Amino acid sequence: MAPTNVAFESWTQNVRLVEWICEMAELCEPERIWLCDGSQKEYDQLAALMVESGTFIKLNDSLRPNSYLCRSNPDDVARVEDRTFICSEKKEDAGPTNNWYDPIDMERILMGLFKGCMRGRTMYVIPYSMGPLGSDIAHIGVEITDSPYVVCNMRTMTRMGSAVLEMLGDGFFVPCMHSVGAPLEEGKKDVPWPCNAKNKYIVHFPEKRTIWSYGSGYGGNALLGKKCFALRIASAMARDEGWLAEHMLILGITNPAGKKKYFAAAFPSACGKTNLAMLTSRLPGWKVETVGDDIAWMKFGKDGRLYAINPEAGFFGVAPGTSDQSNPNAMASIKRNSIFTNVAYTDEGDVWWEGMSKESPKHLISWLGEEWTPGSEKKAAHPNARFTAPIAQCPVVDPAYEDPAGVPISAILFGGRRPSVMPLVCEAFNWQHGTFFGASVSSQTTAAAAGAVGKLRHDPFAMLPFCGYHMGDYFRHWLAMGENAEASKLPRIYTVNWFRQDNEGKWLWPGFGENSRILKWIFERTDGEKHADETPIGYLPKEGALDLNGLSLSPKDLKELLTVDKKGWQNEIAELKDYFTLFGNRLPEEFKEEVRDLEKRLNS
Ligand code: O2Y
Ligand code: MN
Repeated sequence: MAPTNVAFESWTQNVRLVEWICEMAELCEPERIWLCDGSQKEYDQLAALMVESGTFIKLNDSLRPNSYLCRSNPDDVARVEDRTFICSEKKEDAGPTNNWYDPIDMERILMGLFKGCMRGRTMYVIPYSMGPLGSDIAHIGVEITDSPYVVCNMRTMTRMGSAVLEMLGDGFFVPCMHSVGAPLEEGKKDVPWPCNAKNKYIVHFPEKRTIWSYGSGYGGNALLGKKCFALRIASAMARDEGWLAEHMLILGITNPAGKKKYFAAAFPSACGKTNLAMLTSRLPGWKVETVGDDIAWMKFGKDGRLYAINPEAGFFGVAPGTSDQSNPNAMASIKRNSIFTNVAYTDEGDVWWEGMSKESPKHLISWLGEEWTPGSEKKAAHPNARFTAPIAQCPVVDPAYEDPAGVPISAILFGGRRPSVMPLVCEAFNWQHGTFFGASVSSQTTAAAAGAVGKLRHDPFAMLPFCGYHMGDYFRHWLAMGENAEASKLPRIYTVNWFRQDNEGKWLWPGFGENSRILKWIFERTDGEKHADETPIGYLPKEGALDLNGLSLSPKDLKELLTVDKKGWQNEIAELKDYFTLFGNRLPEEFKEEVRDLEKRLNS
């Protein structure tokens, strides 16, 4: 077998882990095995290796210390939903929204693909924790990869290394197998971004709790702790164990009197979750702090309240559009110790992307490695270009983000990009109605996944690409979570929409920091304030209840943002009924009831 950097015995006592590594090494035939310790020294060593191989460009240390630029293969720039598979034992358990593949056939395919796939490369073994070490909401995974880029990103995105192995002892971990699928033939020079662009497989075995990813080195396809474990596999674990694994940010909000609450919010990919998670309030005395920007794991505590942790330790945020205006806290978070993927490179040795500044630099090297000047036909940065940065560097990181107990959630928000119909904000009548809000989310698609952009698609709970089992059963699980809880202790549920447009396509709501006005209303509602009118679709802010001080919003636009568009809702219902047929007899009766009641209320 390939030599290791340290002896197994000094690295872990977990027999299953050692056996698995040996089995995978035999399959993949790497030249050497690197058992990661997660240290800064190891990170620096791998970064230096990647600078030497041309994968990383070290940025100007005086402008952006200890940071790197990386350009991916242009055919490996986003999650690939059509190459993402759920291999449950029974097809019907994957449900109509997932690509199912027979697990036995898939194992055969994977064995073929992984045989010898790491020849000439190093096999890295990454022990990591999703969530604060020692939290009883957290879980441990181990990723095997042949990509040093993945190792460095995982170190920022998770708690990784020796401390995790200590915590693991001889306990359970989720095995995550990854290869870029590009064995390096002897004497051949490597490319900066090895991958197998035409042959990608992102595969999940929900019953076995295992993940296999082949061919891509990018983001959610390769950093297996994120979408693959923390959402697809964890959602199946959560169903079986009675908790929730959700595509949600977590924020803390404090009012001028110093009272603090926590909200979780689900939005489809690239709909501004990072911006909302670290929003700078426009309302004097109100403060937002960040627990997480993408994923929440939530469990009921002994006091009957729902507690959330952020399983991640870093941001893998969309760079384009991020600026000192749109998100100064994100800009501050990425000032050092960051990795930038597919952004442009400035003459000063720094990074740039569309929307970072009003005026672009006069000359850049684009994400494609090409000369770029203002007016160039192609974009300087890829629309799905990303930054990887530690959460701890965020100036508004919440003091409780490392708390193993998690934070108590008072409100859950569901949102999407909806140019019409969906109001600015609306409160559900109860948990069942709120889960119906979640199931009804639809949104215009973005560049976060390969495929068309700007098309309206259903994205229930913003989990369409991330639910590891039948979506109908997932709806049922949400309902059961509410049924098993004390109603008065459950978070209230809201739908929000920052993306309304008028007939000319002009935004009706300014968004960004102004969203604090909506958060304030939600805060006050969860605090028992009335402030709301009952309408057929839920509770809407009473006239004058939204704090609009200092905002120039015409009464006409405000009205449009907050009135129930009866015709629009009737179309919405017809469309939703049609969509719900997809789930057949696994659609909860409760949702049919919600549709009927909504229809009745609209027509009365
Ligand atoms: O793999 C990618 O291209 C990134 S996808 C992503 C990254 C961070 C947070 N969310 C997402 C997402 O697609 O929801
Ligand atoms: Mn996401």
